[in-house]
Amino acid sequence: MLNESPRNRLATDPHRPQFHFLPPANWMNDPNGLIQWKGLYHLFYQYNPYGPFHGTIHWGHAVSDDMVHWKDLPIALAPTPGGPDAEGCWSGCAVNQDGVPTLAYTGVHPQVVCLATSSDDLVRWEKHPANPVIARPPEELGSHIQGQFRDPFVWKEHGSWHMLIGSKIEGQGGVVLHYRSVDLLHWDYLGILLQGDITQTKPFWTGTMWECPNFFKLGDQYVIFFSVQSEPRDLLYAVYYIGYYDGQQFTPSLQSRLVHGSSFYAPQIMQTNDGRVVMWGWLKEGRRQSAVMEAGWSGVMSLPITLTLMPEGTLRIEPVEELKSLRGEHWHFENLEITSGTAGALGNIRGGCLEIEAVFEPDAAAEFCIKLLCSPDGEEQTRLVYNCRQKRLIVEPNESSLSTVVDRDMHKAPLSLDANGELRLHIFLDRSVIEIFANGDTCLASRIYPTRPDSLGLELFARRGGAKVKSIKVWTLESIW
Ligand code: DQQ
Repeated sequence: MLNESPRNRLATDPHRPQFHFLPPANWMNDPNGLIQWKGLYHLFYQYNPYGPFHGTIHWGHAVSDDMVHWKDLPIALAPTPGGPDAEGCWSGCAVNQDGVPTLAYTGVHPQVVCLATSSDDLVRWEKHPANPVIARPPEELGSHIQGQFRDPFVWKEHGSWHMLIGSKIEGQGGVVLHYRSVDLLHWDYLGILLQGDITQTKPFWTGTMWECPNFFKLGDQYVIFFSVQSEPRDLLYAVYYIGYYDGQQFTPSLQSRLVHGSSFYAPQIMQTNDGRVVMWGWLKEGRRQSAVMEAGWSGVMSLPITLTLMPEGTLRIEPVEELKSLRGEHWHFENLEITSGTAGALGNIRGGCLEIEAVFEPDAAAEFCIKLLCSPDGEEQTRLVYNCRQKRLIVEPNESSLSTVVDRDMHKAPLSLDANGELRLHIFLDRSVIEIFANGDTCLASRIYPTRPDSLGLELFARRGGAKVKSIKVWTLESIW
């Protein structure tokens, strides 16, 4: 069809998610500039309008009145030839500077901090004539930073602007640098807010470089999160630290993975007018670049996720309530007994876009499983397994897609049963995306690529013991487009 929009052209691709945000076509990575402005939620994102690969990075833009349904807006930032962002407008954030919407972003190369402002409610943006407002890393860190200096995160505290920048110290690990300013233009370097140790391996390795820092208050605690890179190009995972902050020093008391699996990266928060901290992250593709080029698109945004504190002091990680508006057809079963080796039990539920809320009571030795995207002959299926002995939640991708995926490993999250011996799972399946929220504080995200159009079935299964399903609720979810 003549003049068909790219979003419509790709709509028939069976791997395109239906209720997760993604751009009309081409490449997307990090969420940027998340801000609620005059009631509307604005989502900017790292975008290459010229193809499904990282390069010529612009800021794409979409707007929503419910965080669920999005409308595409014109590209917000494009590289300026000869300017400090000539090779790309990399990640950054949005703030309200006394009524003026202002973006702080990374110009490359070298990596510098730039500003842009809007006078028409965030649609068109003017780059600041003073750019770059930070032209180089702090002198005192010298060459140890090796030019890795990016992803400004800005907030206001006691009348001053504060900024964090992701960076590294060669041979030592990732760092988060702390700056302060009265006008967003002139910045004083205050020091390192948090420093990694390249030799630390537990509870996780903190890599060689830290990207996309975020910092915010929850209750009487402070949370910092960032994404861990293993240079030159392994984007590993996002982690969070909770601790005490006195305006200068941040002293962590707890550290943990934010979302498990190898898909979720570079998250950013939005502080909403109703007081919520809502996070989006980039769900990377898990398939080979040749498959991505053929598809014509790459990258999906996670669901909007609220962050609060659990009574034990970890982060409670849950999808926003607004997603309930997408619920369609519904099934509800109670008190199902799943015996070892049996499958089935859910009748004829089928769908590639499903929400599932389930409460299980597994036997101590059991391996309990929900099979998703099953073909009628059982040849193809994606298994979500809980292993009681290993205390692990695992996504086992379907074997038939293994030739196209880069990461053949199963995606795992450590997970204990709750105090009642129960496992509570909240699952969102969206064609090639699966996000699982478990027992309040554990999240696992994965990309899966079924190969058959009839792989739509849903079944329960148990091995080496049985399980009781106290309750399982299933909904089909509607498309947001
Ligand atoms: N992606 C951006 C960088 C950031 C990285 C470039 C994280 O600013 O450090 O597209 O995925």
